[in-house]
Formats: sequence, C-alpha cells, structure tokens
Amino acid sequence: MKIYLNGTMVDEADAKISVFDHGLLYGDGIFEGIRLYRGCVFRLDEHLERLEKSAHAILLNLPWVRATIAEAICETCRINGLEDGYIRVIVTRGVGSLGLSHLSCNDPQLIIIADKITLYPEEHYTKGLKIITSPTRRINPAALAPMVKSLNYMNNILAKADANRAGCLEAIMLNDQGYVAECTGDNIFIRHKDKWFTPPTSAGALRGITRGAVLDIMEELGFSCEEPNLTRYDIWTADEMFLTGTAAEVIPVVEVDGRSIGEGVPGLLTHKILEAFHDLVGKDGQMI
Ligand code: PXG
Repeated sequence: MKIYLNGTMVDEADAKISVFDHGLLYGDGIFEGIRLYRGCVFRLDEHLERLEKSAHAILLNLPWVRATIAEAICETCRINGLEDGYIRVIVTRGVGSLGLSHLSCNDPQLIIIADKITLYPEEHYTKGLKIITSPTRRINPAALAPMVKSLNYMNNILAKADANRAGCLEAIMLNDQGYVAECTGDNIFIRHKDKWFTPPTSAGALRGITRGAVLDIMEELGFSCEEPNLTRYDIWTADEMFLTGTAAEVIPVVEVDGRSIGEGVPGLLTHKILEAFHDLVGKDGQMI
C-alpha cells in the first residue's frame, strides 16, 4: 500500500513521522474519515471544508489549498487501485519542541491513507445494535468545540472501552449537563411517532457528514427532523433509532441500557433511509 506523505507517495513501511511531532506528543492535529464509493469520494468538498474549519479553530494554518488536498486524496485512491474504500486524512501540527506551545511547530504534516473498509458485520444491520450509555462524558464544548475533529479521542476511546466491557459495539455519550451528545464515533437519530430527532451540535455532537446526508434524505422523503436537547428517557422511549457515521453508514439500534427500542427490531424507516443513502453515495462527491 502506498501512503501519501507531504507530497510524495511512499511505501507503507516508509510512512514515518518524527517522534517530536506534536500530533504524537499531544494529539495536536486534526483528521477526516472519508468513504470512496464506486470511484466517487463521498461529499469530499464537505469533508475538506470541515477539515479547514477544524484547522482554523485550532490555529493551524494549512499550507495547502483545498484543491491540492482533494487531488492528493484522489491520487492516493488511484495509486492503490481502489474503487471502494475508506480514506483517512490526517494533519498534524508537525515537529516542535518538548513543550505545549504550538508556536514551536511550523511544518504541518499531511498524511493520507486509503484502504479497504471493514464494515460492521452484516448481522448488525439486519438484527440491529444493542448499546449502552457510557459513564464517560463527551468533552465539554467550552473545552474543545465538538465540531473540531481533533486527534484527541481519549474520552471517546474510554467510552468505547465501556461499551466493549459491556459486550456492546457502541455507547451513547452524554454531555456534562446530562443531555445526549452522540456515540463514540457515530451520530444518533431517534423517532417518536412521526417525528425524528437528533442532538444539536451545541449538545456536543460532531456535525457528521453522514448526519448531514441523512438530514437531506429526510427532507427529501418528507420526514420532519428537529434538533432539541435529548435525555436518556427520550432515547429509551423512542419508537425507532439508528446511528450514522462514515464507517457505519446508517445502522439500526434495537436496545439501549437494557430497554428495547420500539418493537426491539430494526425499524422500517431506518431501512428506507439506508436504501436512500446507498442510492446517494455513488453520485454525490468527486470522481477520482
Ligand atoms: N461523532 C464522532 C465523535 C465522530 O468521530 C461521527 C460522529 C460521524 O461523523 P461522520 O462525518 O463520519 O458522519 C464521527 C466520525 C472509525 C472512526 O474509525 C469514525 C469516526 C471517527 C473516528 C474513527 O470508525 N467517526
């Protein structure tokens, strides 16, 4: 596999960065996870806009224009002969001194990995996920804006460990007011009767690209979706629930904290939304 590293394609074994990179020392950097469907990079422009905004928010000046990063992403897919896959774009603060200051770093590193995707096993789409609420809270938006896709995922990793220890694949994270924020790597949607709800970004949810695509699909299908603060009670008593994310796409949830959601089987509307999502993905983005 070839990896894009600062303007050159290198073999996987030679794709190395310095131990003095602040991305490693402090998790000081940002990233994007993007899908390639049938030669089309899904919503590439939106991903790059989010990357640029993340960079701006953490005072990291990207020395590359959007078109340069877009071309590097496409070239990484082409050189690895991919038609379908998962692309990871990483920007680290670069090499600096052994101190927190970002001012000692003036050479950000751009890394692009394009690989095959391992999806959740099919049974989770047909049977639905059973998940829990994690005791680990989402980071406070006053500490780090939830819109920033930074390299700091420690609290999400700990919440994922909570899920795994409970025999689950995902966990709901609450914000420090106790409202539902999102899962460790996925956004949340629930339905009560004929209305859909998803937590607002102000509650600590990342503005997911898949979340955005699903909101577009809902509008097209004539479903109403609102973004109020949601409690665990709202989740437990929902009629239908699914999660969205670049890796997971749209995946049904049938049980939360031991409470069954709706009839305890994947919802029909979830299936309809997933089908509409599959229709969309091969045509909404940039061809490599
Ligand atoms: N919330 C969080 C905290 C995320 O990291 C999402 C929601 C979904 O956003 P998108 O844009 O993908 O619809 C994410 C992104 C992985 C992995 O390897 C996935 C994410 C982040 C880190 C790793 O599955 N999802």
